[in-house]
Amino acid sequence: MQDTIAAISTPFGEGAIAVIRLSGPQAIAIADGVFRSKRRVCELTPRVQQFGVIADASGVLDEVLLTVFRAPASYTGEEMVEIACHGGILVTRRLLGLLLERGAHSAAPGEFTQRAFLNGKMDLTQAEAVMDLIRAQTDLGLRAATEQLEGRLGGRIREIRDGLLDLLAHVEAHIDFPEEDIDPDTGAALLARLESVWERIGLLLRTADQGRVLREGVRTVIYGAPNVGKSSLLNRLLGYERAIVSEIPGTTRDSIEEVVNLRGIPVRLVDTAGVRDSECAIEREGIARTLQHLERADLVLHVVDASQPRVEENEPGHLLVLNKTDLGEHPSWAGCEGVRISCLEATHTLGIEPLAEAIFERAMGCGMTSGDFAVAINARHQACLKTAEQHAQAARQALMEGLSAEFIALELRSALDAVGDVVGRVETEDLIGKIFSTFCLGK
Ligand SMILES: Nc1nc2c(ncn2[C@@H]2O[C@H](COP(=O)(O)OP(=O)(O)O)[C@@H](O)[C@H]2O)c(=O)[nH]1
Ligand SMILES: [Mg+2]
Repeated sequence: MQDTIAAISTPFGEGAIAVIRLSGPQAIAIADGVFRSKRRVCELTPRVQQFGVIADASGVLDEVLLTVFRAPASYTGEEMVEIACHGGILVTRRLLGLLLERGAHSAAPGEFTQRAFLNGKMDLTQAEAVMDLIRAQTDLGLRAATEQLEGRLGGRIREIRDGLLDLLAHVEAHIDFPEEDIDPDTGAALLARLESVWERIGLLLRTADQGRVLREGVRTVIYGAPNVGKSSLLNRLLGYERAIVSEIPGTTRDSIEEVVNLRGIPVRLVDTAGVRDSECAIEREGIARTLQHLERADLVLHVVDASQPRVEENEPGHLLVLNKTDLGEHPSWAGCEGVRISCLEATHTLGIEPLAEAIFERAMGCGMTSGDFAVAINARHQACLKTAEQHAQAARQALMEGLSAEFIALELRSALDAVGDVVGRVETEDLIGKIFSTFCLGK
């Protein structure tokens, strides 16, 4: 962490401006060596832009606006310089090249944010939220990322951690003073507190589905017999002709995946090969893939040709979509629950809005709860919290069975470590010391 890193922070390509960032102990000295202006870089007021030029021995490279951030009041917590230059591919490369020549190192992906984490500017959940925010595909995903960046999830985790620390302090008191057994009253009180912590872990764990949906989308598989209009439906939902549509059954072989934004929820649509017995090896492989997708689906749209007699039963849980209603509905479908649509032509699409509504409602059922997006954990948080839950459960069991304080403390410590991993491991010893110091043990 002693070196100074530099990178072009804006996307590769042409633009009005680009930003080059420098972070580390030499940031200001390196910038000072290449910046010509009325004031030296080391004299600039932090966070106020200064106009000037970047020059090397051969002359001026570009006119820029330069901003200085003084440690620790910067994104990384280190000395930082941001140079806003013209957004040309060559000019940005040459400026970066000059900074590297003067002693900066090329930053690794995420290294600025990694330094921010290591310098205590943010916890791990906030660092992850930076990436979620950049990658958000919908308004709701963006909102969840912003809330996480603001530290909502970190806050919940710290509450749980504090609860565990408090318990651990009590339990360890009994290890240090073995003559004082955990009496039944204290035991019951500890159990109640442990259960409340355990419940809070469970509450967070239940947001995992919502988190996955917000980050990756609801996996929605368009499934059915050949030629019922699955690919046509994909195209209608996307709003453009993505998949090949033809009257020849078995046209779609490979699965086609696209994401649509349905009222703020990303829906990952998968158009699949129609399922039938086939002689063709390629089509059979396509059908095998369809079945794999079905297994992992959050939601299945079972498409049928409603102009034809009903032959198959709809599986419970699948959303039945009766297509080709423009051809008239066969009487065998009478009274059948499902969304009736037609996707013959983009301009004559019927029932797509009600279908979108139905998909949205099912998607909400896949873990989306309309109101509260304060927290939605990701897969890594889920793994840590599951471990924490198991250890908390073991501690609970041990407490109920009256096992030794040492054993309970061991489990609590493991739970604490796992919870700590969510936000980045903490110095538990220090925190425990702090908590102990507020206790009155010498009675
Ligand atoms: N009349 C009518 N034809 C449709 C409709 N949807 C699709 N088709 C036609 O049905 C055929 C098969 O469509 P396609 O989307 O390729 O079906 P897939 O095999 O299930 O993917 C094509 O000729 C489409 O133009 C519809 O709503 N009404
Ligand atoms: Mg198809």
